[in-house]
Amino acid sequence: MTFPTGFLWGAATASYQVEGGVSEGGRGPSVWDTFAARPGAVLGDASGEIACDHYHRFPEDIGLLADLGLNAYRFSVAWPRVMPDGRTPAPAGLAFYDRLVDELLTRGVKPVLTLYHWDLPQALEDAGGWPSRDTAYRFADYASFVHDALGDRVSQWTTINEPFCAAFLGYGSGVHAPGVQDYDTALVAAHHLLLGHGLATRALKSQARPGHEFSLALNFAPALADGTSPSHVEAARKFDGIHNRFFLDPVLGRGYPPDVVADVEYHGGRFAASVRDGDTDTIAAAIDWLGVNYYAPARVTPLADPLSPGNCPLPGLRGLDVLPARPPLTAFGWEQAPDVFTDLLGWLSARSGLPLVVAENGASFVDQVVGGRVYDAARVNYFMEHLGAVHAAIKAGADVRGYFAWSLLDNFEWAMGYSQRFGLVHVDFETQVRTVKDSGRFLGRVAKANALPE
Ligand code: GBH
Repeated sequence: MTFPTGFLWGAATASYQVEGGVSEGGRGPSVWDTFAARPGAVLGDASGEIACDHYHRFPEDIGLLADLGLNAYRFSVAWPRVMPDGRTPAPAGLAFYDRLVDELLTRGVKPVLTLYHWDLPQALEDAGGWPSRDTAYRFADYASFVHDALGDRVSQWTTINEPFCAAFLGYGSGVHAPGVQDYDTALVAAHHLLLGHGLATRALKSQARPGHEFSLALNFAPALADGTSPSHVEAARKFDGIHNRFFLDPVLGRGYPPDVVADVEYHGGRFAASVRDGDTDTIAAAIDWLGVNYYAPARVTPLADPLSPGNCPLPGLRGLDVLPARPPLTAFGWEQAPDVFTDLLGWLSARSGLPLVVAENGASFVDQVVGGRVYDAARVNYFMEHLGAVHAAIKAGADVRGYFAWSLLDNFEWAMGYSQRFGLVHVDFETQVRTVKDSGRFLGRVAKANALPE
């Protein structure tokens, strides 16, 4: 089961989840520093203050990744490290990413850089955050600045990771920073995140070098209804609309899907009013590949009363419930559904016509170091099945160019603190000792062979 020549085999991390060093090099506070300091916001009142101490230990971590046999590293740049107030460059912060990129190149690992993985400078949140249109312009300026500095060595660029989460968890359900709970606001934030993606993509392309490629990473959750009646089809349409098409379609130049715009109107209409002439063209800036983050599908069922609020904390989803996930589950309680992954990649490939890169896929399980080894057979199995699913999608015609496991390291899992371990490498958060898991070795072997064992 061979993969295409030149396939990228990597692992991913995100700045706030791994770096620590939150006050070093002049870094300013991010919304996540503020949110995590709020009692009860994060499980165990944990924060990313130290996390994996990747800020100091990145040479060791990159060494582990390279020694496994992986050939790419997807990491994110912390905006508040590079621009502490969101606007003014901090040379020491940029110097950190200079060293990181140089270390990757020295070890023969391709850097795949994400400009925004949710750590908005607190100063910009204080000025209105993503519900404010100005933040999109500040993001494009920041993106240009980083691209200017690292574009001589980094060719693969992702603007934003999962605008869905930044908007709907950050400003809708409020389970992520900055913890705002208002769906109308969340929808406006989503528009400005997508606008920021478009503005940044335009700016980066105008200063690009040959070989540079631009993308964004969207998280997809296919909707599976528990029946085939028209109301079941309608429930799946709604969920798929707000979760998947609402972000995908404007990026592909199709504008916001009219059915979803209608679904969310009852939240107050500020979303529709925030979309100005020309915005959909800006968001449609052509990308070179689409980053696909896949974890699990959602099971949905219609409610008898179409106006009932339902149990799903997303905009526009009255009249339906999300059902419990079906086993096998991960430790997080997410459903393991590799077949859905194959279908998703096929659907995305057909709908977008773009090359796809799996920018995140992985699972949390309860891992323990036993005699210096982590026997994570469940995660090995998860990767085996999900890579089989990617292979099947390629065989069926999808143009998939890479696979990044989430994550290189066990790390700060947002609202769940350190309770969920996703790493290929185990981290002891008391001692910062790293232990490669069986799954890390497995993925490394697959990478080196560029093939899955039959
Ligand atoms: C990614 O987001 C993030 O990019 C990454 O930072 C994070 O560490 C990683 O996943 C693991 O969480 O409650 O069953 O309805 C994942 C996006 C959005 C996927 C919420 C799961 C809830 C599933 N997630 N979604 S469920």
